[in-house]
Amino acid sequence: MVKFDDSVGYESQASVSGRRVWINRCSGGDAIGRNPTGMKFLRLFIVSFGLLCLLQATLNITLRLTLITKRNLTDSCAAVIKNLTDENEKLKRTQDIFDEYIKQGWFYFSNHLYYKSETKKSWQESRQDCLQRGADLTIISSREEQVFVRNFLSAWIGLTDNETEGIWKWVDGTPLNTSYWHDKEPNNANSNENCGEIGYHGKLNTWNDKPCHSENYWICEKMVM
Ligand SMILES: [Ca+2]
Ligand SMILES: [Ca+2]
Ligand SMILES: [Ca+2]
Repeated sequence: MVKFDDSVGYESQASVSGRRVWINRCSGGDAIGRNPTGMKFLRLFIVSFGLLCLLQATLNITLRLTLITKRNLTDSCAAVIKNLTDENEKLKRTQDIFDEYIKQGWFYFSNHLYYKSETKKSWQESRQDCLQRGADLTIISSREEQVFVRNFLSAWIGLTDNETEGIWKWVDGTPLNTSYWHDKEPNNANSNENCGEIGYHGKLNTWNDKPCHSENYWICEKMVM
């Protein structure tokens, strides 16, 4: 029952409080609506639940990133292993080819292989022999190479002025820039010396021009693959 204070016309405080308690009890909200401990428990529950959700989401993201990173690392490792395997097989093939050349009497110098013939032929026949060996007559392109090749003693090299007298070219068509002619050479003796040979005279400059039909040893050269 709602009671009114007749003197002021308002519902009394005791009456209002009693009604709220009655309403809360009827609606089951007494523990939550009226009890401060219940409110704290609710807030704590909500905050805890939120933190758990946040933790779960963080764990999911971390796990997904870990899986992606692991998959990427696995793919990268597989690619590296394949590259290393390919390189290893390529090196092995190169080593096998290199060993075969050495067995056939070729010499190695500065990433190139050299072959000194055991017989004598004309300059053109000598060049044909080199071409059949997958090489060509040697081209001297450095002081170090000149010092190395002159040790083979007298032999044809890939130098000729067949096209234009006095204009010397290498067999690959490049002009002669740095030369190692012996004293008073090339002299084009009898107007018939158009092919170059290398010799060893205890000096750096050891080239001579001589008739191309002359028979001579020869030196082939090819780059190591
Ligand atoms: Ca060379
Ligand atoms: Ca000449
Ligand atoms: Ca000469």
